[in-house]
Amino acid sequence: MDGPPTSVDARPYPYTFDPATTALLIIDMQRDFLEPEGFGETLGNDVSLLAPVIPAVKSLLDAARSIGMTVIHTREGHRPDLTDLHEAKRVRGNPTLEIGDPGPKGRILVRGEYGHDIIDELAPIAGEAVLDKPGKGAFYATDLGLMLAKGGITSLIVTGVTTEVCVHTTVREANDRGFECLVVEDGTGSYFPEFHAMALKMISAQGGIFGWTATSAEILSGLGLPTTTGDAFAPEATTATTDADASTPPTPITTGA
Ligand code: C5J
Repeated sequence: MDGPPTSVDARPYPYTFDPATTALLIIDMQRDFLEPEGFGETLGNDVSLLAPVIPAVKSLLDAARSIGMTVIHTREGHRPDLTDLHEAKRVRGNPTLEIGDPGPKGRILVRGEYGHDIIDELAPIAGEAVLDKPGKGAFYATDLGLMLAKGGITSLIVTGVTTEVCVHTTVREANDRGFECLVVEDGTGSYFPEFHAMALKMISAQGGIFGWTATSAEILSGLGLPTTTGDAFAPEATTATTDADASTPPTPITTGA
C-alpha cells in the first residue's frame, strides 16, 4: 500500500487519504436490520429498503481486501443476560418484539443469535475485526478507539446502516476524536430515504462539518480499481497483504464494558 496519498472526488471537496492508515468501517450490516423478522421490522420498518446498499458495501469490502486495507465490521446488540441493555432502549418504540425476546431468527438483537449476525454477502473473514457494540455509536462502551490507535488508523471510510442512526452517531463520535471520515453515499442506507439524503448533507455541509461523502464508484476510481464488482476484487485473485484466511472463522471482538 505504499505510494502517494489517494485522492477521491467527494463532497464538499476531494478527500485525500493513505490506505495504510485508513479503515473500512462497516456498520451493523446485520440480519436484524436488513432481513424480515428482525429488530428493524419489530419497529415497523420496511427492511427491504436497505437491500440496495449491499452491492456498494460489497464492492468496497472486496477492494479493501484486495489492497490489504483494514476492515472493521460492527454489530449492534446485547449480551444474552441483557445486563448491557438500558431499560430506556428496551421499551423504546413499543416494538412488536422487544430486544431479548425470542423471534423467528433467534432472540432479537442478542449476541450469538442468527439474526444478530452479519448478512451472508458481507460475512467477515479472518483478519477482520468484528466489534460488538451495545449502543448506536461504535465508540460507546467499546474498545474501537484503542483498536484504531494501535493500528495507526486516522481515517475512516464509513458504510452501513442506518445512515441517520448508527452511521451518523459513529461519524460524530469519530469526528470529535480527530478521525477523518468519508461516508459512502450508496454504501449507507436508511428505512427513510429522506433521512438518508439529509443525513449525508449534514455531514458535508459547512465545509465538511463532520466529514466528506462520496460514491463507492468515486472511491474505487480514486484507488485506481475497476468500478464494477466481481472476480477482479476477489481476495484470492490478488496479492492481499492481509493475513485473512477465508477458511477460518474470525474471532469476534466483544467488549467487556
Ligand atoms: C438502529 C442502527 N437504526 N444500526 N440501528 O437502531 O442504525
